[in-house]
Amino acid sequence: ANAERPKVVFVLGGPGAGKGTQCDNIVREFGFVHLSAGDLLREERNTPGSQYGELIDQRIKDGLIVPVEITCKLLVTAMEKSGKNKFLIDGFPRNKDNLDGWNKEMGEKVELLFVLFFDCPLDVCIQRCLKRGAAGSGRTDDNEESLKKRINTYNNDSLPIIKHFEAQNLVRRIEADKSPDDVFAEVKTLFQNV
Ligand code: UP5
Ligand code: MG
Repeated sequence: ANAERPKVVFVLGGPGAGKGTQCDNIVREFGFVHLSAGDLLREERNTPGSQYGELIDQRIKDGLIVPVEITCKLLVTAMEKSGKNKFLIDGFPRNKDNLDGWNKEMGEKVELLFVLFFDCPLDVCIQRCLKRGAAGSGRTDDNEESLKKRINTYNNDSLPIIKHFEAQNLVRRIEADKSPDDVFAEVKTLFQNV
């Protein structure tokens, strides 16, 4: 039965570290399904009549993390709907609530291959997000005020999760402060055998 468990790679890193950009590359070359927790939450927020719309909207603006029950459900539903069995889970788990909730619900049901960690200086992260905001991303959190909060949450809540995976030898660290092509050259080597 183990061989049939869906394979999962968690993709982590600061805001704007390049998770989404590199996931697109991995999908193109290695046939994974890309599930961005942030994208799924934004989609849910924009769904008329969603009971979580307001909560998600506020948390995202404040750079705070949505309760795992909501995010985990969106991820699991998207996994099932895809009919596929290799997933990049981008931007999740980003705190202990996320990790515990996922482990309880999905820990035994999937095979966690590794954690792809885009290590990017935070000043570079901020500049990238501000640039994206100025170019009209429409994201309510691509502004200086929200970015301060996103960085705080990353430092306080998300880095400990990366450390937790490091202690399990699951982290594959990528230097993300390079051109997208140079980053992908490094990323590629990790997917050659999976
Ligand atoms: N760019 C990318 N790579 C570059 C490179 N090598 N050199 C120069 N520029 C590069 O890239 C960001 C920008 O930088 C783009 O303009 C890109 O062209 C450029 P991107 O690939 O989008 O980076 P990514 O790491 O995906 O950045 P993102 O802003 O999506 O990261 P966040 O982790 O902040 O956002 P996410 O969407 O995951 O989460 C948003 C919010 O949702 C969270 O703050 C939280 O409130 C909520 N959330 C939860 O509550 N729970 C979750 O599980 C997930 C999210
Ligand atoms: Mg993203």
